[in-house]
Amino acid sequence: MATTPPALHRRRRADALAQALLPAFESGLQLVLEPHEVEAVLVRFDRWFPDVHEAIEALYGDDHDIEAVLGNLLRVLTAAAAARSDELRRRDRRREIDSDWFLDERMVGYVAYADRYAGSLKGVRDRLDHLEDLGVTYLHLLPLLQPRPRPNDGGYAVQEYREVDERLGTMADLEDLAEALHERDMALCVDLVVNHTAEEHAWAQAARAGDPIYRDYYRIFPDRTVPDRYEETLWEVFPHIAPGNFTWRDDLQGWVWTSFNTYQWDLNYENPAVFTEMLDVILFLANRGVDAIRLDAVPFLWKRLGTDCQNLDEAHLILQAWRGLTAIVAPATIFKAEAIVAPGELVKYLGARERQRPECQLAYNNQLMVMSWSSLASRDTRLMTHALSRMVSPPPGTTWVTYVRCHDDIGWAVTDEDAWAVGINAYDHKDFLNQFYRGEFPFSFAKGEEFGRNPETGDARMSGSCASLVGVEQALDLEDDDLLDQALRRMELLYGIAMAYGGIPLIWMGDELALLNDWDYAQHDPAHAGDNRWLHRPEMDWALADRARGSEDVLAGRMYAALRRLVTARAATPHLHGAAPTQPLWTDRAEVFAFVRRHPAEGPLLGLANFADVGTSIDLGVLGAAGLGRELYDVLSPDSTVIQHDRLQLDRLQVRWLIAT
Ligand code: OTU
Repeated sequence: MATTPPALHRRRRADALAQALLPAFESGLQLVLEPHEVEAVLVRFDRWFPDVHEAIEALYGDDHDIEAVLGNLLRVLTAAAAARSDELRRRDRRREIDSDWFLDERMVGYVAYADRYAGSLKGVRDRLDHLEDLGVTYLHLLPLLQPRPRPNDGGYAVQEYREVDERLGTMADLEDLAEALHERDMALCVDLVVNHTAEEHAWAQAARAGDPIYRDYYRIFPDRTVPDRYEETLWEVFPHIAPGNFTWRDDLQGWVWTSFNTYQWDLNYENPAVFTEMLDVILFLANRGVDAIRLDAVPFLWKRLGTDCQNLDEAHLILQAWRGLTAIVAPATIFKAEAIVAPGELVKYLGARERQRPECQLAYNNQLMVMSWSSLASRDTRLMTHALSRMVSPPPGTTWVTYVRCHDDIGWAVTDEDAWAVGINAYDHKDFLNQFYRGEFPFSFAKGEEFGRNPETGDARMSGSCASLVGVEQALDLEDDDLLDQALRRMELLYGIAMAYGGIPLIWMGDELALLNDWDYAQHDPAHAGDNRWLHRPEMDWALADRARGSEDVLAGRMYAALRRLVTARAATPHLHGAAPTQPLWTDRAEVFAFVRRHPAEGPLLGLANFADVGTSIDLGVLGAAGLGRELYDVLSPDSTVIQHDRLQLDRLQVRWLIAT
């Protein structure tokens, strides 16, 4: 007897439900949209509904009436489609044609807190020249929706998703900013905190008032029985400032799940109403002109007893369903997953599963970031080469965001497996990295502070600005020009890798001026005391920026010019298009990291980075592995001699981007 292949079977079931839901969806659309817009939405529905249905069924099929859940979701889509402006519909159409816009080699990101960059959203709009001058094409603003009063974890405790933080401006200001960016061909990315709300959010307030409907928006337990069982396998995100994962509340008469700070309540995504509410928020932002939504803390969305409650399949299903639903009415908007997790888990957020399931288009490559800092401390790239070689490539139509520093701490994502493979012990290595970047290891150049030490596991992470971690601060303290030169070269080295490795490189605000640690962060704002991530979240120094652009300030001016050179070189090098796969390569020198980008039409680009403080050379064998001959051109230093004495030459801390002449 012939059996139906599973995929076909799935498709048919989905189709039956699609047929049942379609008439109401279609007539709803006809009431609010022009016929050609109805047609566009329905074509997308046809493409995405099976994906959405499959995910929703797997998430909610056991306990809920699926037809009702999907019916609600389609009503949310209809309302969002009706509210979408003509301008954004045109954008949808453009991006459906130019669907790899975010893979372009001209894409370069800049990340900032709006207030720290320019006071307010209006202020940011007035400061776009700076970004344009740097060559930025993608601006990511950290949380800007109405947070609880401070402390609010830098805005990651949202009280109202449909209002802009009143200190920053209004929703109209956000729309103006999006428009101003679009006029300059820049995209806007904003943060959306989907895992938790502030305890002051209306849903939380209703739960506190005893409303059973809203109690079910969170995970609340009457006593410690269940929380204690969960705690056996959970780890702590902020063990030093918010130990444990549950918080007792008298007003709830219960323990509420709080993975992060006690005032950040984890939402209960087992409740389809929560999923639907957040879809509505996503589309609300998409309709404001937001091009990319950074979905915060997505590994935590689903919880299951006996697991660490991170990266569960259901968390991915939620993202897959949001993706499909968003693609139906706002295809111009893409998702960026914030999942700072083990390398094997990372690429799943780009949809790489047993079969490709579209999920987020962008995700943070935290392995590249961590490994770069690891190599910089040890001057040994073997762990980096091994760990990055094992990573799965982003599926077609997706890519990484690459970065050197961000607003968060550096968590040492070094797996035991990778460490053993190169003959080191992961625990000891992480301990070394912490000592090194605290500046306590002999000959360390770094000035950082430890973040989030867990006394039970001995785990700790690192805070500090890029410039302070690479040695600029120490060199200035010692008034040593040679050390300063080395430190700046280190910064260029890290950015030289991030700009070429694959994906949208992100510049963390202030790095273009080599801004140092803000040691007075707690005096500047007492609400920040105890959270030393504020060490590397300084305010923008506009006087310095003006001097740097004029190259009058030697230090900031040199860094600014170096970053600008990298950005310009990147934009002019089509080999670096996001679709060109990346592969790390072994060389005969441990201090040199090598990788190749294989562009099918332009040919290979060989990236080389010498992590040593002295010059070195490597065997020409790497050229064969990269598919290059001896006729080479270094995009970054066109005039330098690349091959000498039959070896590839590298100055101290030099990065090369080599292509065929
Ligand atoms: C994110 O980071 C934000 O980037 C942080 O600034 C927030 O404090 C936090 O969420 C809560 O909203 O643990 O140390 O895998 O690593 O969500 C930073 C994801 C974090 C987590 C990440 C989190």
